[in-house]
Amino acid sequence: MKVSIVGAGNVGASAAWILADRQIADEIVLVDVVEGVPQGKALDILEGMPLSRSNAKLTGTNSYEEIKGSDVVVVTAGIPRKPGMSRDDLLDINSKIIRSIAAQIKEKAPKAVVIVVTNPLDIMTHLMYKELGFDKTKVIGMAGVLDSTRFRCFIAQELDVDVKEVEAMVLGGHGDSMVPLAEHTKVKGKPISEFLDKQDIESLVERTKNGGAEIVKLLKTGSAFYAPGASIAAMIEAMKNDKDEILPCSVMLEGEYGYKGIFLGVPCKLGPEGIKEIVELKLSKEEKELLDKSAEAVRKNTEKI
Ligand code: A3D
Repeated sequence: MKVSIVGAGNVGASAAWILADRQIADEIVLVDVVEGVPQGKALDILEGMPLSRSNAKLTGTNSYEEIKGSDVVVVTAGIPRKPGMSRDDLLDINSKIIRSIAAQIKEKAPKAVVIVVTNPLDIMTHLMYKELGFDKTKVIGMAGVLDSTRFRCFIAQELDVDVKEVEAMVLGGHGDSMVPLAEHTKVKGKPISEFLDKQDIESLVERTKNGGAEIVKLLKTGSAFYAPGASIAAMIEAMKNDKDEILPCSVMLEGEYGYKGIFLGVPCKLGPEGIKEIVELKLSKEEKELLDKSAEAVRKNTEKI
């Protein structure tokens, strides 16, 4: 599998490291506008591969020529948040970056599945889709996997249980209106309500919604990157394995969950060619109302571009 990552910043390099360390991809290309940075980071990761016992090949470049033949192109180029900024504050500047990158992908890697990570996520994924003109199954936003692993992490910490025993899913837009599905959350196969009262669950849900901002506040100079990098790798691994693992992804909806013409985080089955299926979960009335609000927020922002 050949994976190109456009944007060799914190998120892009973290994703490259995991993809290489676990040899999820055999060939990884890091592309960035800053001279030396993608080359330096690719070489640094490559030098660790004997320790990882991985034969992944890494290249860093400032040219899009190298993305030719990619199975997957991940786009992490753009400006991250600073304290006090919302993801939506990034709209104007990141739109220009997405447009310029879409033109390159369209020309050099027209068969690739494109995973967008740049914020504001659902809007940038929609913009990428429009600019590329690819099939809707080929353009996917990464956000729900990250939001869900944060929710699982907080639950496992709170209950002091093995992370593998916590199942959780966060749907909706990647922003303040995201919807952690408390009623679909399970610990050791049982509903979370058997372990925590309503108030405790609510505070974990709130922490998940503010998970990105919590890290921005601590870092002061940028946003999260290790867990986002791991989330990108998890999506590519699911595509490669093709075992119908269900992951929440931002995808173009055309009637699913009652929404049309927007990118929104919903459960999906991934395969080597992209989205295989959008899975429609039965939501409670309360969950559906929250998802409606989230969809509305995404729709309003989408109209801005
Ligand atoms: P950062 O470490 O600044 O890296 C961004 C990289 O993009 C830098 O190396 C830039 O040089 C590069 N870049 C800028 N313009 C271009 C261009 N036109 N072509 C190629 N490269 C370019 O940021 P980061 O890695 O922390 O974050 C990157 C983006 O991901 C931001 O928009 C974040 O908000 C977003 N992000 C999203 C999530 C989600 O869960 C959706 C999580 C974390 C970060």
